[in-house]
Amino acid sequence: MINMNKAALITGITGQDGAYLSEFLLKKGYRVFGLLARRSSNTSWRLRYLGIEDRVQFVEGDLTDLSSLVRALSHFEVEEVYNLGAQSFVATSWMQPILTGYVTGLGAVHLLEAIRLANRKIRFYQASTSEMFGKIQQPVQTEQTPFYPRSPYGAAKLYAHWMTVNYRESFGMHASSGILFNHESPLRGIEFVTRKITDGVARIKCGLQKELRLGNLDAKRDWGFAGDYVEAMWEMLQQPVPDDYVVATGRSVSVRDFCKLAFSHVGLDYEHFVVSDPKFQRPAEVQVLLGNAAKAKDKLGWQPKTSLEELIAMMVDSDMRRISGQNDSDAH
Ligand code: NAP
Ligand code: G4F
Repeated sequence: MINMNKAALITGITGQDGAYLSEFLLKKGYRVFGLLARRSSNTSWRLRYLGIEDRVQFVEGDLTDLSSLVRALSHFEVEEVYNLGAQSFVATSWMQPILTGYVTGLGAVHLLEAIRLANRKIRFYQASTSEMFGKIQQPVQTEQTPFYPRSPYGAAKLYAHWMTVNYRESFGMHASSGILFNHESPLRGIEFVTRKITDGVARIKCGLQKELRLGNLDAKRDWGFAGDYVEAMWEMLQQPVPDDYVVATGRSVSVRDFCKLAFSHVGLDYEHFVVSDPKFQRPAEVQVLLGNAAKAKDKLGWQPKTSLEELIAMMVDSDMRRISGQNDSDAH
C-alpha cells in the first residue's frame, strides 16, 4: 500500500541490503534518506544498478560519529531507522577486530542513543545475523537458540543485538532485531563466497580465468535472496510490538554444492576448476547454519519467494552479462 507520509533513514544504504531496501521503500511511497559515510571513491554503484540513485537523499555521517547521527535525525524527520551499516565481512574482522567492534557493535549503540535523544518514537531495525549462532548449539536455529559467536564480527553483532533488546526493555523503544541468515544477489560484494563463485564461473566461461581458489568447501549455509529478505525488515517495523525474528529459507547447502550448481548453470563441471586453498581458511569457522523462520511466517506473514537454484541463475546470468561486456553499467 502506498504511504506518501512516511520517511526512513537507512545506514549502509550503499550496501547490498541498503540498495534493495531503498528500492522496496520507494515502491511503497516512502521518502528515503541514506547515511553516506565518507569514502575516497564513489560507492553508489548498487543504487545505480537498480536505477534509484537519484531518488534517495544522502546525508553525510558515520556510525562511529554520534554527532553526525544526531545531526542526521534532527535534520530529517523520519519514522523508521534501519541500521544496516557495518564492517560486514567476517574474514576481515580478524584483521580489524577493533574497527569491527566500533562500527558493527558500538555503531548500533550510537544510533540507538541518537534516537533516544532525538525522538524515542522512531522505530528501529537492527541487522542482526546468524553469525551470532556461530558454533551452533542446536541443529536448527530459532529465536530461542543460545548464541556462540566465532568471530570478532559475530561478537560485535551480538553486542549490538543485546543492546537493541536492552533499549527496547529499558526505554520502551520500538527496536526490533532481524536475525538474518546469509542472503545474496547480483549486488553482493565480490569478496563473499557466493559472488566470488558466480564471478569466477563467468570469468572461466569467458576464458578470462583458469581456476577458482576457495577456502573451506564443506561449510554449509542457509542462503536466500536479499530482495526477499528486506521485505521482512519492513514487516518487523510495521508490527504493533517490537520483537526479534529469524529470517531464513530452512535449507542448508555446502559451498561445494553451490559451486556444483553455479558451474552447471553454464554447462561446466566445477571439479575441473575449483581448487581449495588454505589461504582462504578462517581462524575459527562456522561450519553449518540452518534457520527456522516459522515465527516470521506466523507473525509477519513472511516467507522466501526465491529458490536457491533461481538465485544462482540470477547471479551467474548477471555476472555473465557484466563479464561478456553486455552490461555497460559500472556494476562491480
Ligand atoms: P554490505 O554490502 O557490506 O554493506 C555494508 C554497508 O555499511 C555499506 O553501505 C557500507 O558503506 C556501510 N558502512 C561501513 N562502515 C560504515 C560506517 N563506519 N558508518 C556508516 N556506514 C558504514 O552489507 P549487506 O550484505 O548489505 O548487509 C547489511 C547488514 O546486514 C550488515 O549490517 C550486515 O552485517 C548484516 N547482515 C548481512 C547478512 C547477509 O547475508 N548479507 C546476513 C545477516 C546480517 P560503504 O559502501 O561506503 O563501505
Ligand atoms: O560468504 P561468506 O564470506 O559469508 P559468511 O562468513 O557466512 O558471512 C556472511 O553471512 C553472515 C550471516 O550468516 C553475515 F552476517 C555476514 O555479514 C556475511 O554477509 O562465507 C561463507 C562460507 C564461510 O564458511 C567461508 O569460510 O564460505 C566459506 N568460504 C569458502 N571459501 C569462503 C571461501 N568464503 C569467502 N568469503 N571466500 C572464500 O574463498
